[in-house]
Amino acid sequence: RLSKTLAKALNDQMTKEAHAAQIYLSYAAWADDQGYAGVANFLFRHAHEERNHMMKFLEYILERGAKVIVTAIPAPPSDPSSINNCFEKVFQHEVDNTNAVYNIVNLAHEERDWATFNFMQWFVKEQLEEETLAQTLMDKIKIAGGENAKSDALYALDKDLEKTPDDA
Ligand code: OFO
Repeated sequence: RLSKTLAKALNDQMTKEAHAAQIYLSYAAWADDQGYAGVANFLFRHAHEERNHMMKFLEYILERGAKVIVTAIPAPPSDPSSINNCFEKVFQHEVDNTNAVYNIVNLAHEERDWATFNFMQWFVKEQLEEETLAQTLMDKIKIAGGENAKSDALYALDKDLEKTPDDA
């Protein structure tokens, strides 16, 4: 059975993933409203991924016989001020989430809960991929001119993102 500490940490992380989905949803709606359909499409798809992550935590908590506590999800932060700012926020969010994942890995290690340690490895790998992806977005916007990106460069970037594959 999961310890109380780990059950709480995993429940908190489940809510964090739901929060991540809300963040991506809200940025996607913002991007669509700004006319960036490709960016919006990419972010909407990512919101789905975050919800899948939430479900993975939920299912694991149940599997280990602990109580799932579904709580209110905090509201997403304010809208980005530009596409550049949007990608910066996305990157920072992923870095924060990686730290949260690492904290649980540490806890599992301390408690010698190897099942949880093993379960968390999927997220360690996933966060690495997501940080790399977010870093790629920042690189692309940087090449396009960052805050001063010209509209034709943003147009090309938007088209490109419509097709960017996502993973889990
Ligand atoms: Fe759940 O992977 Fe991003 O945050």
